[in-house]
Amino acid sequence: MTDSTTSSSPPQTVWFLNGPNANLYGLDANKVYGSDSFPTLKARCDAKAASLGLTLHFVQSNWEGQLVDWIQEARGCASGIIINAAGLTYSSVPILDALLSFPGKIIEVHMSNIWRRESFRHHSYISKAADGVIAGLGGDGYEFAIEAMSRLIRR
Ligand code: DHK
Repeated sequence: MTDSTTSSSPPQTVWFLNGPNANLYGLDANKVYGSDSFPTLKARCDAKAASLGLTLHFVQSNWEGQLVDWIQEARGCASGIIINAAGLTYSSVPILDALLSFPGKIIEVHMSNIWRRESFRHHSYISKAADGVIAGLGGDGYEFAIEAMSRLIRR
């Protein structure tokens, strides 16, 4: 019997997609999304993924079509997608449709607890495609999402 977590297994690839304005994290005056800058969040996630033997593509775009292109690209090479679609969470049928075409695991994340905020943030299109959702835990939630993804894809 083989153990898929040993170093003899090929590294599994996970895409971590970040939507509009995520590049401003840590810079907003109200600190809704905590004090970690986007590069700091990326470094935390890269380190977490490396510790789990995962190859992580941590990317951000302000453009809906770019996120759709990345999801389509991930179809050929990734075991899982972690996504914070940010403001597109509540509007993007194209991102939902792309995610529904992805055969691997999907985790939706949010820095803030979206259900404690304005009602327009309470309906997520992304959730229709997600295996799980993590919200409200800031950068820690991003690391938890990588840990959860590692378990999901190795099950
Ligand atoms: C990030 C955003 O940019 C908002 O548009 C969402 C999400 C919430 C977050 O909490 O990470 O409403």
